[in-house]
Amino acid sequence: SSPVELAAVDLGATSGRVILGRVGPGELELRHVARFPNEPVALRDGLHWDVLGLYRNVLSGLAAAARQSAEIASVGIDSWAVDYALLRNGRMLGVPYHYRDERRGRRGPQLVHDAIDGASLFRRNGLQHLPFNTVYQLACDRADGMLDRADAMLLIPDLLGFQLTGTVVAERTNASTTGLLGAGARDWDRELATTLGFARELFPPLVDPGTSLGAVEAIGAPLTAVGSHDTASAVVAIPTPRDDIAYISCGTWGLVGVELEEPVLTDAAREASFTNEGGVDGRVRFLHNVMGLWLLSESIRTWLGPGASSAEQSSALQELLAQAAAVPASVPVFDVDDPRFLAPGDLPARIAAWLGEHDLPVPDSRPAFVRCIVESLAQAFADTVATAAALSGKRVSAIHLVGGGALNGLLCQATADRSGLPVVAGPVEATAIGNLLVQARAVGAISGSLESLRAVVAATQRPQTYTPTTMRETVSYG
Ligand code: LFR
Repeated sequence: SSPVELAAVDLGATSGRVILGRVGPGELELRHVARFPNEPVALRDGLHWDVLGLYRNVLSGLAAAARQSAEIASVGIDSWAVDYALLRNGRMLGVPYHYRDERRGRRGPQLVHDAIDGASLFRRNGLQHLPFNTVYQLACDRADGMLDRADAMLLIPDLLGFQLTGTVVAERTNASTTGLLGAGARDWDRELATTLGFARELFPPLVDPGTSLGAVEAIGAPLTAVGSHDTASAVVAIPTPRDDIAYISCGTWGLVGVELEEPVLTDAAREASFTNEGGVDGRVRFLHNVMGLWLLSESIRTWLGPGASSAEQSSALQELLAQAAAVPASVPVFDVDDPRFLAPGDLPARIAAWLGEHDLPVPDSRPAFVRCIVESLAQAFADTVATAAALSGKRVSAIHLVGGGALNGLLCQATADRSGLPVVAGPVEATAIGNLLVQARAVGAISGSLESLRAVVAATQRPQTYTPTTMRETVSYG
């Protein structure tokens, strides 16, 4: 088989991009075509995504891709998980909410747990309790009378795919984050939906990554379902076929865990806030959501004020990280997963309050604050890798850190030091690469298992290894 050109649309919580990939056996080349900010909008009723702006940027990004490539064989879309639009007869009912909306986060879990307790829910859906899981958000919509009119619920990539092709489906990896798929069977849990008063017609037919979804007329290429949950795509692109590793998909969130064949549905897993998300090729992502680079980006946003552009924010971050490297690593460490850090707002003040409540000194400068965040994240990453290994019985001899966080050398080194394991950092564009590889396999340009897709990444990308100052004597936690 010969190489093909493919387009990946990858939407993150702060920015989106369209990337062209040339993919074949042992070949993987990326060309960045478009990048655009993704800025939430606060309305009176809560925090929303600007889905129309995103769709406009996807269209113009794809048009630019078509101009730059002689022949695009397929397009794939991924984004963050859990959020959705309600539709009736193909018409969107309202503007999708943002998972960081505080009010819904407070109401949803209560509404659901009145009907089914958290432990029973975990045994069915295998998901970590996050207050914004789709099941909780839908309960808010039901309480508000919004489900009466809806005849479909489409997650963000499915929504954009529907606008491009007219096809109504639910891609399975992302659907696994709704809380409404059975953890074992990976089909809609109709009984659970009925218990919660959600009509069955809301849930479209499930499709697996690799399914062709129809033509995108604007560029004369088919849309192919990929691991449309960004984390599912990122984990496809871990640059090694080896099994004895943990991963951290590090962007706005730090998704820390291991890949398994079967879910872990024990009480211990639930109590440790671990989740069993559906991966490409039926794999299970057994992981925990660590708060991630959000802590840095939202602190910078607070310091610079609302007027700062995303370019100004990212250059301020670079500067502060450079200064933070000179601050001793013995800064206080806080619990990055405290739910108080979830909603947008003054994070430095909330971190200072946490430290004060725990009788810990508050950093006295911005570089020291940044160092405190980095070390706290690294500690959470290290602890979570150890817990993932212990709960799954898996042997872990290295950590693969993929995504934008791979550019943060201070964080990568701190994670190595605090875990005692080597941290292999990169690729930065893991999500887009995983998106492209699944498309490439679907159109026949490459073939084989997930391990052979990862071998293509290993052969073509150059990750950077951070060695811990003290290596753990034993590499097995299990
Ligand atoms: C990462 C991610 C996480 C999900 C969170 C909210 O971008 O998709 O996997 O838990 O965003 O959707």
